[in-house]
Amino acid sequence: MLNKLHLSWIFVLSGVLITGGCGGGEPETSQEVPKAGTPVVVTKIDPTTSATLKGKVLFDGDLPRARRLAMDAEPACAAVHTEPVYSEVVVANDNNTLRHVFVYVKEGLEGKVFETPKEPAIIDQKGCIYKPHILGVQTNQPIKILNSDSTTHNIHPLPKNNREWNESMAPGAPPKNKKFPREEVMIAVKCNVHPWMKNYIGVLKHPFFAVTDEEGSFEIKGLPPGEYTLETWHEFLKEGVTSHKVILAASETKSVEFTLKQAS
Ligand SMILES: [Cu+2]
Repeated sequence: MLNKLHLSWIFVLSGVLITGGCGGGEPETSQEVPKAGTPVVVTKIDPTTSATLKGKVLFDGDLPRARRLAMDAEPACAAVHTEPVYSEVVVANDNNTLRHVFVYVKEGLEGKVFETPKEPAIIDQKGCIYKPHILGVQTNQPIKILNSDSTTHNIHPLPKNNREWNESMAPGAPPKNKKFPREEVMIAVKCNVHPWMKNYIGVLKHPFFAVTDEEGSFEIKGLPPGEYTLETWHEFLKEGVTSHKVILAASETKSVEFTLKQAS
């Protein structure tokens, strides 16, 4: 069904220059970090010159109705929920925006190395749903995987550019600590026990990504001034052409609005 969809995307870009701090401030600085005998230049984010991208992802047209998830086959899952549970594949917000869109810088950061976050990103299996539905991490950033349920899950990422693994987690199992060393947008993750359980992980070499929220909004902070290609990824609308070029001056905040429109 998905591959029969022909989608066209309309991009409306509006730039808003925020006069913050020092617009023509010092250039971005880098620091030398020795690593295994080879010096690696880590690009340091300079808060006095870094730029911000913010915006919304809107949808123009009809969306498929969210499918109700049937957990009856697994009483331990169904018992957790007092309200109906719906698929998060397509989540439209009241303000005609889309949730769970992964927005990221695809081009413009080549050759730059950014510090790997030490704090782990969290994936929780809770109520037999993956939280969050869409996760962004940096390469080699620790990912801590929890099982908050009273049932056994079998978490199974399906990468194409990283190593595949498939491990079960019994109730009360200690967290799993994982990471993905190579870029990949996106890695699908499924549970081999519960067929409705699925989420996606976007792995990038840099920290400039975001996932749209319940307002359809996103914000990417700390960008060095420069020219970038922004790209969006949506689980259902992923065949669309989603990239757009953005030029950011020092300390600029630019608003970017994507309107996703399904072709007739
Ligand atoms: Cu499961």
